[in-house]
Amino acid sequence: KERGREILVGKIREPEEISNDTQVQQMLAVARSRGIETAFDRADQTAARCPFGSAGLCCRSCLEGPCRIVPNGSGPRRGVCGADADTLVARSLLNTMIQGAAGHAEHGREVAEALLKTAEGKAPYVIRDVGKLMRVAKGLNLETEGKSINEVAKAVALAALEDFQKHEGVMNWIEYRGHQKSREIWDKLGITPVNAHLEIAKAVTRNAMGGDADPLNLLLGSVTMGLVDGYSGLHLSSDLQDILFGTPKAVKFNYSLAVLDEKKINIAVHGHIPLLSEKIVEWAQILEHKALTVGAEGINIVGVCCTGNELLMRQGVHAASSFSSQELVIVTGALEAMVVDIQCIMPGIQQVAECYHTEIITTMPHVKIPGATHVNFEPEYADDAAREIVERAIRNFAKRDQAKVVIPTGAVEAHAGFSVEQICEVTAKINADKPLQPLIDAIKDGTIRGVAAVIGCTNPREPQDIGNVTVARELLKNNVLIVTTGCAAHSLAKYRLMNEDGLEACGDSLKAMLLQLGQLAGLPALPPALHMGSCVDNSRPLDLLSAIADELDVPISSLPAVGSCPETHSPKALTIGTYFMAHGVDVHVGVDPQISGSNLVARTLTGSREDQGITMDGLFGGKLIVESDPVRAAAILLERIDMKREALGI
Ligand code: CUV
Ligand code: SF4
Repeated sequence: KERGREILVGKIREPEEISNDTQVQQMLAVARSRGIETAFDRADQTAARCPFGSAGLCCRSCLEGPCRIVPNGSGPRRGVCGADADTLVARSLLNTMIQGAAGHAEHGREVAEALLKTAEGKAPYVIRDVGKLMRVAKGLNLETEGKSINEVAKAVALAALEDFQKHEGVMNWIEYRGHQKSREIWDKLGITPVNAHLEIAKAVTRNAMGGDADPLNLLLGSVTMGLVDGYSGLHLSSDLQDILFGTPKAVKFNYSLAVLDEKKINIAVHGHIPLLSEKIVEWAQILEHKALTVGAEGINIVGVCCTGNELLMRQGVHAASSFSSQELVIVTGALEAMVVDIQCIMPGIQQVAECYHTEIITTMPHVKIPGATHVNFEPEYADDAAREIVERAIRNFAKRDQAKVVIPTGAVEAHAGFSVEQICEVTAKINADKPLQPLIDAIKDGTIRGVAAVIGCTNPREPQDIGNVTVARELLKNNVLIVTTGCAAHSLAKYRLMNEDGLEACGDSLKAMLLQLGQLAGLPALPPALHMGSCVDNSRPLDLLSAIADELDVPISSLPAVGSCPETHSPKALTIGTYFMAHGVDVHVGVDPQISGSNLVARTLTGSREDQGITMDGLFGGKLIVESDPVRAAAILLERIDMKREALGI
């Protein structure tokens, strides 16, 4: 048994190899000195990965299996049913896509239900952005004339819920937000989604034993999942969350583990949906006086992962950690509660919490962790849940062991809140009639060489932040404008690319433009990396590109725009990437997407339009770029940007 363990356990990395962030290094050393295991340790323990699974060549689709095959070697070439490597790899990729699409679709649906209950007066939220509500309603061709705000909100919520129920036609959000020129390609291929649940169910069944065996057809199924993710997940969520909580505007926040406050009651909110966390912020203010009675100076809410992004974008709530270092927030010893909703929540947080007074609080009926407290969240009773959670945190303060408290020092100040609306509000000061024109002109004359969305996660197996920051810096140096979301945004904030210090990373023309626009926005400069929000807010970069493409009357695939996902761990990131590619945007991934077992699948996804056979690039105008070296990745992205510039004649 011990020998088996030796084989499985890889090299134990030093804190300096795990993260560039000295605070993370410090907390990791604290955790290790106390015998607390984190994801970084477990990544080392499981370093020897199964070669079949890594290549996409392990199939567990039926009870004849699991079948592990070796397409080019001495082993079996087909599974019991006769499925070959191409089929297996395409299926396992589709499986990943289903997870991503389902996660985001469910996020969208939950927000839609909350909006409906709000409109019916059954949930304690208010419509904070009536202007956006009206714009969305008009975009959906809904009647607004002579209707009350709640009537319009109800109609919008029902149109959203219809995107999970329609039995024919096309999803409302695609009719509304989908770019016409991309839409034509999807319609011709017959892959435009009808409703999210239908497409997810279809994808699950086609992926089962005896279902779809055609690798190319399966890959088109993956593209449909990308569209389901993009429209019923990203766009729908961003639109409805803006309606309920306000469209983000420029805002300041602090980033790092140092945002925990030793003198206050600290509550971390973690996960994705802002429905509960917005309420927690509210109740923390209402109950602040109770904190004083237990000897604390107040209540401090800090964000983790994308719930953190949602709150920082709208409220300027400070952010403590991205995905991979989430457990270290607890290791500070100063966290009274970590409240989680859905997605990217490591079960490992409970083990770490058990070494401290921290209470892990799950809130969704379908996301529980053994040992954690469960406070059920439903929109109708949002106030009750938020109040109970904040009161629990207040009670936990007395149990804090001050001897165990170690909070690193030095937070970075960052600017966020760059919704498309906010960007246009700034550029409208140059051209009020056509707010996008200054950006378009800058792209045309080369002031901005291209636009890159640096998105996705951090991954405990990867050196934290290095991929995200290196890709961004390499592109900025070459005058590529960076927009960012998700945990990649956390990396860029941490390394000062979200304040004026980051200007040193920019090429001269980009720097001049950021300074000029910054002054119009009342800031010293626009930050080199424009923080657009959480993962579901990847709708925003696409909306920006869509609007630019419309102005130029070209498909999105003609624009010098790319996406990069250097350090992801999440199926959701692959689905988002596929949604970008379906619009003709090249997407880089820095981690292994587990498709190497099939040349056909790899070639279809990563090949160029000039290559023989069917490729994503040929069909949609955007391809997958797999490259683990961030410097090389940035060079490839620049080449693609230049190629598209040349084709556009700019
Ligand atoms: Ni949705 S998906 S680790 S929190 S960005 Fe962060 Fe963002 Fe990836 Fe998860
Ligand atoms: Fe094996 Fe085919 Fe069953 Fe997969 S579906 S486990 S390849 S028999």
